[in-house]
Amino acid sequence: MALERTLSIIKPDATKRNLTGKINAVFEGAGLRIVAQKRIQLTEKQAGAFYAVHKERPFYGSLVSSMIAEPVVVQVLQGENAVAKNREVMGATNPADAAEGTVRKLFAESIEANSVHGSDSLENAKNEISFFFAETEILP
Ligand code: RTP
Ligand code: MG
Repeated sequence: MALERTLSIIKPDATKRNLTGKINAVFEGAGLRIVAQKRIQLTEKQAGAFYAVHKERPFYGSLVSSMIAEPVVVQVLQGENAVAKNREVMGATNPADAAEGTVRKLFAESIEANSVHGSDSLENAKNEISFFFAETEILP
């Protein structure tokens, strides 16, 4: 087992419904520790750059718009196998396919308004963490 860090975003559909605390309780209950966290308003440029990997996908424009509709909460989660653990706790991208007890099963409204983002590999986690946080802001 390896102690890892992953980047999590509580998305606008969830911040709008005041669900930050409930979602954090699911993370903490699964053994993930919130070692950095801030509430920010993404710009269109930032959201576009963050999701650049999806630039050619039909949902890119709508994804970027949805990410800037309300503030988001960006956070670093730390724990054993944190990248895979967080993906498990988040549940499937489409809440209709998400397992019982996962954040998306509990809270997501649709495939786009799916409440959370989580890094999908350790390498992407490192890049995504440095996109939002200086090392000095992460306090294990
Ligand atoms: P995420 O990156 O947000 O953690 O989610 P994911 O890996 O489960 O999903 P990904 O394929 O990376 O897609 C990123 C986000 O784009 C939205 N999406 N919309 N309309 C659609 O068919 C569609 N497909 C994906 C979702 O909000 C997804 O989280
Ligand atoms: Mg993804």
